[in-house]
Amino acid sequence: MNEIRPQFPILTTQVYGRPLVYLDNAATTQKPQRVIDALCRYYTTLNANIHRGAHRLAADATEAFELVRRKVQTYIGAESAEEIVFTRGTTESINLVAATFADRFLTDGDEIIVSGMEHHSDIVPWQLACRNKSVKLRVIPFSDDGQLDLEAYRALFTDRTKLVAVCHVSNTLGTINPVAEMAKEAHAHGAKILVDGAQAVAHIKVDVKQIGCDFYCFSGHKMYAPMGVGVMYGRKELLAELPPYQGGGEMIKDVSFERTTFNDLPFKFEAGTPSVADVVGLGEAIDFINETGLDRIAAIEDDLLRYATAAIDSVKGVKIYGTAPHKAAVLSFNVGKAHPYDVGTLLDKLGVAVRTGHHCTQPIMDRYSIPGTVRASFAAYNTREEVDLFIAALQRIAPMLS
Ligand code: 7TS
Repeated sequence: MNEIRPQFPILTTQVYGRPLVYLDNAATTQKPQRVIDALCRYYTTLNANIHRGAHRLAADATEAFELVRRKVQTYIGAESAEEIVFTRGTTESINLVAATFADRFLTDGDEIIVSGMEHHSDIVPWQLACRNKSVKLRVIPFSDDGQLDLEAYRALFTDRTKLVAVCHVSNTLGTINPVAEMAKEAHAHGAKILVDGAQAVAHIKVDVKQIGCDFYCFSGHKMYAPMGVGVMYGRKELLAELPPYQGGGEMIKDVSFERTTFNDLPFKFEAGTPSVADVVGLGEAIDFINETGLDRIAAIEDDLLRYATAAIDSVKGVKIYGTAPHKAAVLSFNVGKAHPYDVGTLLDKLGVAVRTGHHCTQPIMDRYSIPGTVRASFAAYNTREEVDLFIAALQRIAPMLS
């Protein structure tokens, strides 16, 4: 065993008297002790409300918070820290962009392109933001193995296309989408592009300038950080043009009953007291990833994916969904005609935690005419031994399913 796994105290948990095999990392990753300690340290030594107090603790807490903004900036290769907005997670980040972008830039007859493999969090916010306008969502289809049809993508653009919204990595199929190429195409048509990076940031190197995207959204809790914190990256020129999302404290310069002027970036988008401790925890998680090495994390996960994909073939009746050549560590499958929920429940009794259902991607399920899948997803602390336990459990339950 390498030094990564022992840093995660929850992984020694037993369920039903068996060792926990945690393979639900695409839903949320577990947290290393150093992130848990950072939360505890924050509340033990640093807690104060930020940006507003004249006292020492408030200044120190503000510094700790703003330090993480710069860490995030470096982590995703953003031009400036003003482009990093803290939110509660990917969902809130996309809602922020959808609401403000629609308000500022969308009018009746405009079009938005989304992919057919988006998480509901990258579909519903656009529908909500456009509910009082007639804005059409056009959908990029994907092939049986789970690759976006780029020719069809190019053909979807019209002179009314204002924005493309696409996931960097599919949470259900694992496909890594060619977002840099897609950004070029969007810009060639005068459209903006938002990339949902929820499933990418902890697994592959993300460089927003190299991708050339206008917005990039992600959650802390899928990258070893606490729940309740996420990031919306936006290009500065564009953020400057967008109206505020929520009103309240911190996002203003001056308020009177007649008129309010708004704060500078990024504070214009950060109304109210943020989850400061969780942001500090995000900073610690980024240090963990950097010190472990993202290349190394990707190599471990890639090995686990290949190993599990080969091994699962030995289980009778298994069909895998998502077999694109360029894939992150997500393995979605069904066993014969068994309902995915039954497979998941039986695996749980053997200590194996997987996710079952539509994974908030119902259009993918419709595309394959299935109710859902069983999904195993890997993180840096998983091992081949765990994959062996998972496959052995599947072998054991397979006869009960047919
Ligand atoms: N986008 C993608 C691609 C996701 O995978 C998820 C969460 C979200 C957006 C929403 O993230 P949140 O942190 O705001 O909730 N995906 C999953 C999943 O696959 N299983 O549970 C949550």
